[in-house]
This record gives sequence, C-alpha cells and structure tokens, in this order.
Amino acid sequence: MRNNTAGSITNFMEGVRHRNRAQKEFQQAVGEWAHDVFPWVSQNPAYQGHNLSARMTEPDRIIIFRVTWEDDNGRFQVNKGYRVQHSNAIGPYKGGLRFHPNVNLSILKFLAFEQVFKNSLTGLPMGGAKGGANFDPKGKSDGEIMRFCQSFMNELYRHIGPFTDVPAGDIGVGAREISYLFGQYKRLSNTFTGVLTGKGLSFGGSEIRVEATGYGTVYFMEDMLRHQKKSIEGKTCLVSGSGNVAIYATEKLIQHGAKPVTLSDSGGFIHDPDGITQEKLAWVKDLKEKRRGRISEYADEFGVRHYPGERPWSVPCDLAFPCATQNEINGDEAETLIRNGCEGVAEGANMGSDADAIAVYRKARILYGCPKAANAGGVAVSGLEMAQNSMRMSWSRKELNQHLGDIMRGIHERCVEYGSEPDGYVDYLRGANIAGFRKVADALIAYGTSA
Ligand code: NDP
Ligand code: 2IT
Repeated sequence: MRNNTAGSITNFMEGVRHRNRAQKEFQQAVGEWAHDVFPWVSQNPAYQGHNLSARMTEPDRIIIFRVTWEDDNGRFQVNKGYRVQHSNAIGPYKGGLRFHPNVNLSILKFLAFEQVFKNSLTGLPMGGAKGGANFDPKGKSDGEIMRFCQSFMNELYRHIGPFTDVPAGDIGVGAREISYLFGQYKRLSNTFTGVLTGKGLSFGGSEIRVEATGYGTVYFMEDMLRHQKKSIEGKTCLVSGSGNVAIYATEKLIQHGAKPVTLSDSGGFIHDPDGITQEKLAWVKDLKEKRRGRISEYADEFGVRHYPGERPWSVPCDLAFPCATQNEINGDEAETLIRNGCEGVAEGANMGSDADAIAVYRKARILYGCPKAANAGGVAVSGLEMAQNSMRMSWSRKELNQHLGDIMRGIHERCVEYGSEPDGYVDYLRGANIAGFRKVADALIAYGTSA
C-alpha cells in the first residue's frame, strides 16, 4: 500500500473512532473495509472527491425504542429495541433482527454496515439494515416470546414496509419469531405484504430460505475449492454453532461427501470423530428447533466427548466453518487451524474471525471466504422471497436452490475479479469489499447530496 494511502486510512479511522466511541465491533468492521477500499479508490479517480468513505460509514438513521412486555408471572419486563437503517442506496433497507443479551448499538451498527456490501454483492436490489433487542430468548416460554415479539413490532411497524425496510431473522430470531412478528405487523397495518422474509411457507415464505445461509456457505467453499481444481469430498470439517446456519451448513457438507466432526453452542463443543451423519443431524434439528436443548446432550446421546466452555478450532481439520457469532476465531486459534492443516475457512457467521485471525489467513494464503461473500446466500434467498411476494407467486425448491447456487457463483466471480493477485492467489475479502463497495458507490455518486 502506498504511504499516503496508509496515512489516509489512519486519519480516517481516527475520525471513525472519535465519532463512534467505544463501539469496538463497528470500528473493527469499518477498519477491515477501509484497509481494502482505500487503496482501490486511490487508483480509481472516478471514485475520489465524493467523500464516499464518510458517507458510507454513517447510517442513514437509527431507531431505538423501549419494548415493554409481560412475563409468565405477570411482571412487566423492559428491553431495548433497535433498527439501524444503514443505507437504501440500491434498494429497500434489508437485514435481519437479532435477539441476544449482548446486542448493543456497536454490534448492530457493524452488522448493518456489513449488510450493505453483502447485499450489494448478491446483485439483487437490496439496501442494508440490522436490528434486534438485548432480549434473551433462552428459557422463555412460547407465550413470553410471542408477547415480546408483538410488543417489539408495536413500535417497529411504523418504520418498515415492503418498499421501505424488510427485516428477517438472525441469532435468536427464527421461524417462530418471524411468524409472531409478521402476524402483529399484519394486524397493525391491515395489509398482507412481504414486509418480513423467512416467513412460513403457508403465508408467503420461500422454499430454501431456511437452508440458504448454511447451504450457500458450503457452495461458496466449493466454488473456492473448484477454482483451485479441488473438491470438498472427503474433507474433515469443523463447524461451530448449532443454530440455523450451522445445521444447514452441516447438512450440505454431509450431502456433498465431506465429513463434519464438530458442532457447538455457548456452552462448548462436541467432537464426533466418526462424522456427524444425516441421522445424527436430524436428532440435532429436533434438539435445537423443537426441544431447544444444549449441544452437550449430543455427547450423551452418541457417546462422544463434549468440551465445556471451549471452541472447536483445536481439532485437526481440512476446512473450518464458523457459524455461531462474531469474533469466534482469534489470531492464536487461526494459527492452530493452519498448523493442523486447515486449508480453508468459510464464514457462515458475520465477522466470525477477528482482525488478527484474518491477518494469519492472509499470511498463510489459505482460502478465506469472508462473511460478506460466504454467508450472502441467506439474504439472497430473502431477496428472492421479496420477488415472489411482489409477483404473488412462488417458485419450486429446485428452482430456488438453482438460483442460490448461481448467485453464490456470481459472488465468487466478482471476488475473483477484484481480489486476484498476480501469482493467482485470490484475496476473497478484498474482492468482496471492493465489488460490494463499487455498486453502492456508483449509486451515491449518481444521487449527489441526496444520499
Ligand atoms: P441461531 O440463533 O439459529 O444460532 C446461533 C448459534 O450460535 C447457537 O448455537 C448459539 O448458541 C451460538 N451462539 C450465539 N451467540 C454465541 C456466543 N456469544 N458465544 C457462543 N456461541 C454463540 O442463529 P443463526 O444460525 O441464524 O446465526 C448464526 C450466525 O450466522 C450469526 O453470526 C448470524 O449473524 C449469521 N448469519 C445468519 C443468517 C441467517 O439467515 N440466519 C444469514 C447470514 C449470517 P446458544 O444457543 O448457546 O446461544
Ligand atoms: O446477516 C444476514 O445476512 C442475515 N441475518 C439475513 C438477512 C436477511 O434479510 O435475510
């Protein structure tokens, strides 16, 4: 990187840190983006002189609200609700809702920021947003979840709409929560529109949306391997998490002949050296989606070890798929992965690897499918759900899976276009950052100061 570019990144990041004090995750996401985008802009004069870096790192607006709900004991509880509408430059605001006790403004701002460029990469007309609440769904009854979702929507509904902002799921928000949220929106607005994605199939949902993020992450890894004339068959894979993304990444790995050997949750990980089979995964789906149990129960059920409080990255593997939460692989863990022979990482989770881990992957020149690229399949099929809702029709599972594969291949191609180095190594993170940036930048330049 030229010295003056390094200097401008330093100055820019000082301003970002000053304006977004104590928002560590947001600063981290912007820093990673600036590292790739600034050098590219310095070589592309058409993108200079519009102050795009400042415009792209300040959300359009943030809505923060109180959510009061009644628990099963008749007590009133209060949580903080949020919606960060980061950019609608290339389409309506679009992105998930996260219900987790650690949700705060920094986490939602980083997620909304990344969503803008991820959505741009899909090639579909979607802006970027994220929202949620510091609400802990663990241990809550269905009635409590329903009342929380209804109360959350009582405020959110006035800020969203099928052409304004279309939320979906994320951590702690799955089919059950989307159903309660959609039901309340429908009731308040007296409209039946595609205002949320991830809906049930009987009320406007799309086939393949449940599977899309996990399947897409595996498709992206296969695209990266194919580019190196390799295949995923027979590869030993680590998966973290045991929620929506982890389960369907594991399912696709099994279907395509790989051998997933770990799953985790916030209590620790299980290691099944014989490989997680479709039958065992069916048991995990029931455990997590119906009984809402802990992954440690897998160890008792199938006679394998559970490692309480640990993450799976010390298990030798060929490929790793972080699918739980942000910053779940640090620099030391990345070193361990590589020492043990890992040749690729694809992130189902947003910001699964921290900045040190990314530096380790880049130095070792292993395949690194960054989240903006590798987990874009979920929001892409959300985009297709919106299209189906607008047309008032639905496509078949086969068609949608085909579309998902094509979209992931398109993202891979854009990453190769912008991330290839002279020796043939592809820096997928750089490629994703630049390709995602370019489309949004073109729109902002065209709009002038109205965006
Ligand atoms: P789920 O709520 O279905 O599952 C989350 C999983 O991650 C659970 O196993 C959970 O364990 C674990 N987890 C959550 N927080 C922590 C934590 N702080 N420490 C350790 N483990 C944790 O969420 P999803 O599967 O939908 O989301 C997983 C990741 O994928 C997130 O990063 C999300 O942003 C990303 N993603 C999701 C998409 C989607 O379509 N759903 C699309 C693109 C990205 P526990 O139950 O113990 O909390
Ligand atoms: O991080 C993500 O891309 C999601 N949680 C999915 C968002 C969506 O609108 O489907």
